[in-house]
Amino acid sequence: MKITSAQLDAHWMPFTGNRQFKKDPRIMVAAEGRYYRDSNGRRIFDGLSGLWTCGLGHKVTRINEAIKEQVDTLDFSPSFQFGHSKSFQLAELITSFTPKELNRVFFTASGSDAVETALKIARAYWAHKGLSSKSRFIGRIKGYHGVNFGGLSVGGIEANRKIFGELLPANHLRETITPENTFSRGQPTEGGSLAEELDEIVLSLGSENIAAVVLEPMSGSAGVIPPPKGYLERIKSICDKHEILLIFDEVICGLGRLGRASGSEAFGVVPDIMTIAKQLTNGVIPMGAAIVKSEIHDVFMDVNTPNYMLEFPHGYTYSAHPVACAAGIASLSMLREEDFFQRVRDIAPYFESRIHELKECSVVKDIRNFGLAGGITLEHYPSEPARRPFEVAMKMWEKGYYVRYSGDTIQIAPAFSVEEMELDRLFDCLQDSLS
Ligand code: PXG
Repeated sequence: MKITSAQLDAHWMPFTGNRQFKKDPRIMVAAEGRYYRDSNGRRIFDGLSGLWTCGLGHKVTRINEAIKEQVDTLDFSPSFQFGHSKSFQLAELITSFTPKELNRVFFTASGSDAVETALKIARAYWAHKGLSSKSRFIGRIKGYHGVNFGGLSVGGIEANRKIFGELLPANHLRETITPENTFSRGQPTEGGSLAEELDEIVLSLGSENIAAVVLEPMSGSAGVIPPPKGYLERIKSICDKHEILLIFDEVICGLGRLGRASGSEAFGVVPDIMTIAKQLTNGVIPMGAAIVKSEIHDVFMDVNTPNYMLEFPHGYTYSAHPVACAAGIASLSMLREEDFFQRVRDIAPYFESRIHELKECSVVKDIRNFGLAGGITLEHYPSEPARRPFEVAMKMWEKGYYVRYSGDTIQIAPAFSVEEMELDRLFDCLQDSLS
């Protein structure tokens, strides 16, 4: 169906150059497997699994059937004070993917909500322990933690923050891209000692004022930045030394993208709180979650109030939405039963070798990868860092490829079932578009 100009005007699109888009709209009309169909009837390869969401591909029968059955049985159920069986089933299933200590799940409606939830749990946890001065957060430059005020405060993408005025008090660790670790394959060998900066920040602020450190184990939207070897281990030990909680924002890393159930598992470091979203329902229905250690959860339960009173005044209308839970159970069951994590690990070396061939293109300044995620930094036009990625992505679109462009990077994250031939075609086309 043709979209009218009045309809185009009415929708203020998120994270989009609305003025450019509405002159030349890029409209998807259908999706199946690893491909979209656009409004001109073209087949478009999905180079970012939606928005890092659809690792299992599109139109997945098992997920769609679960959703249909759920809407026909219990389409909505109040999330406060009443429950339904699917949320408990999904919570337990999630804990079978997370490190064993992280075994209490709080459902949210998105990744941004999951981050806000994690930040609130961290502050409230310390307050319950009589340490309410422990309220400050530490994030990292280039970190992305969604768009709510808490997530923006710990996030380190300046362009997303600067117009919104006063945020929560937060400090930011240095980013881990350095001149020595450009074009690293997988985890860079250089840069692990950058974590030491955390010790200095804590000593200057006082650990009695710090609630938590919030990091993506591997930065995703800033252009795929895997942690240098030893970096996360060092962060964890500094957090432990100073009694500061460590929150891993696994909205992109979690549930398969890195070839493991989580970034925590991929990099061998266990946080105190983890956030997930996106792949949780294969992107089909919005949902996120914050997963915490039982010892954190138990501090909330161990209060001297009548048991009908709330332990944590927080939650969303759409927390544990039954349809999202049905999608989540189907998505996680498929990830496990069809061993998609192994499939990612099997194809990742080919992905790595193909993406690094782009080093030969003169406008390519850096390439980073891990699992089925790759980021390519492009040389800036003078004072216009975002222009070249936009131009490259538009060339790709003309050729039938959807890739993500943001900041000065192009990002690639295909579905877990991607084939070598498809990667060949994608990277050949990208090479053309970069020259
Ligand atoms: N944390 C992380 C690590 C994320 O990547 C969020 C939180 C927020 O999730 P919601 O569901 O509120 O959007 C995200 C979201 C991209 C891209 O192209 C990344 C995200 C969203 C849209 C685009 O890199 N990440």
